Amino acid sequence: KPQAVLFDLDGVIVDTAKHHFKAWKDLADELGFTFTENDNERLKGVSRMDSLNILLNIGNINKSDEEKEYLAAKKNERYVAAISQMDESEILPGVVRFLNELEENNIPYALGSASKNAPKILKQIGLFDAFNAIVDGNTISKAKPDPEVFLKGAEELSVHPESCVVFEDAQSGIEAGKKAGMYVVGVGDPDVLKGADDYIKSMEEMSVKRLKG
Ligand code: B16
Ligand code: MG
Repeated sequence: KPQAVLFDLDGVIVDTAKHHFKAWKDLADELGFTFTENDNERLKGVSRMDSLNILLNIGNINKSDEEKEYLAAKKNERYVAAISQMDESEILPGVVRFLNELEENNIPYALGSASKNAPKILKQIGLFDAFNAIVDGNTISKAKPDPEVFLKGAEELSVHPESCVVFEDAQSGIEAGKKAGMYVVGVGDPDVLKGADDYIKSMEEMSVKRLKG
């Protein structure tokens, strides 16, 4: 029986990947190379600086640490401008219904995201107060696939990792959840996402009944 649920943010609660993609693509354009939607898949669940390093690698470009700080900040400024326009209409289908169902069943839930912008996004979509705990890119020191983000989530909810369920749309996040000893539900295509315990295409397919098996 699940005692708590941990949610990834981007790709599970909201689709911010499209905003990340736009901001990274603009940066690549300025640096003089093409960055595709397919390339963007590699940045999902990856921290901002690691994402920049992957991007520069694709473009075969070397930059100093100082220049990298500048480029990452520039990308983030554009990304923040985009997410400042978000509202609750951008919450993915089935999410609000499932969160309500968890509350009715007294199952606490937390956020486990790599994003430093997670609190802002949750405020924009009106879900900031809904979560019992928020663990994000500001709190963690080791990025997914390290289990830190989910282990901290379990700790903040005062539950054992083994009784937590994780929802993740990124390969790195699924690995993090499994390393934390949790039951992991992959949100997306089972042919792309490896190693999860269960798969759904969207939160619309999820229910407390299904979690309890
Ligand atoms: P930020 P998640 C991740 O969020 C995104 O999937 C990833 O694409 C992004 O680079 C990362 O957050 C860092 O975001 O630049 O806002 O700190 O999927 O772990 O919720
Ligand atoms: Mg994600």
